[in-house]
Amino acid sequence: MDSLQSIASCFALRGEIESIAPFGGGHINDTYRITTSSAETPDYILQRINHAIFRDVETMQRNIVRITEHIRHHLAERGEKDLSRKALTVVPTRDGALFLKEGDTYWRMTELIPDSVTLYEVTPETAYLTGRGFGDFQQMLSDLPGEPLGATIPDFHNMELRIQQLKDAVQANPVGRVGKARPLVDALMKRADEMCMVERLHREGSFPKRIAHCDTKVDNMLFDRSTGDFLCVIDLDTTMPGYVLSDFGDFIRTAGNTGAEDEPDLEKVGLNMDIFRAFARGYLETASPFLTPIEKAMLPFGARMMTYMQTVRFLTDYLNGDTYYKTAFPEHNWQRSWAQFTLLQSLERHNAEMMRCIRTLSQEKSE
Ligand code: GN1
Ligand code: MG
Repeated sequence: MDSLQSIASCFALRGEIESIAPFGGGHINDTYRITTSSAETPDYILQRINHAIFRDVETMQRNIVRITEHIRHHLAERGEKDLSRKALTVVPTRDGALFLKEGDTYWRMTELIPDSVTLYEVTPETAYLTGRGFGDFQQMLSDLPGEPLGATIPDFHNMELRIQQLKDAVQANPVGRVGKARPLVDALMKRADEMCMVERLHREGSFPKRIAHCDTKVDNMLFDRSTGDFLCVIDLDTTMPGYVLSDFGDFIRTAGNTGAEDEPDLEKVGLNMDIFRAFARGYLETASPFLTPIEKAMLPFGARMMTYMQTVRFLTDYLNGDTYYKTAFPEHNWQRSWAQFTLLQSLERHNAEMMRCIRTLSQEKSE
């Protein structure tokens, strides 16, 4: 606490620090909540950035400031109130820097958005609002001026690379787990070619990259504690040029799953079609004006693509000896891999239904 206290004091926060405590459930960075002693001053979020993963903290922080300022500018233009709760506010250090480097450790701070909650349970109603929120987020960022956002993790959602990383892990077998994982590896490899379709379409010029959030799990959205209204999107670390399918898909992967991301009871895992329908309706309401027909038609593919990619990533980490994701117990990545693969199979069974849903919604929009 003492050292956290002295780190926190390097940032330009207002008020007296009352307490600092671990916060949230991210798999990558370490997050703390700073409570200040007066209700007049904001509380804050302090994060130790995982520098092994985010190599270019400068670019990441500059991206985040550009994104949040641009969103605030759009919201102000629309006459929205309560702007500090609808976009993150980066707190600089007392020297005016966007992050603090202490030896090999990087830190940053944002204001905690007051009276906000993440959703433990997603309903069709909140999925619809979130869909609208994400379409709007992508729409607001579509006219971001200046140079393109830097890629904070190069090739982050590049499926060809993710599959290659899995193949490399199988080949190297550094901790001897490949034997056990073979059936799952084979099942994934059977699907590899299809899952790289978007990369191929992009190379041919028929599938665009836009600005995407690239981590739209449901925990990365804040809602008003009392009204339940959608407030804003958080965790902007990986917001960079990407496919809209990444964002559509990752929400369905997390919120549209009847089980947990690391569900031990695979019977509980499956697609909740009501959540899919509601999210798709909200998303298309705000995103339809800028989406191309192929982007719309491939939204269900996005759900499969992101679930497949997450299975590949968890399994790769398992085979490499759990070096990337934080784990709570030794077989955690194995359990996560199976939970994600089971969801993928459920999505495959629902594919025709998802496609019908998107077709119907797209027709309604164009009538
Ligand atoms: C990681 O930020 P966090 O911990 O929520 C990961 C995402 C994965 C997610 C799986 C930089 O997200 O890509 O989808 O875990 N972030 C990074 O839950 O790799
Ligand atoms: Mg993240």
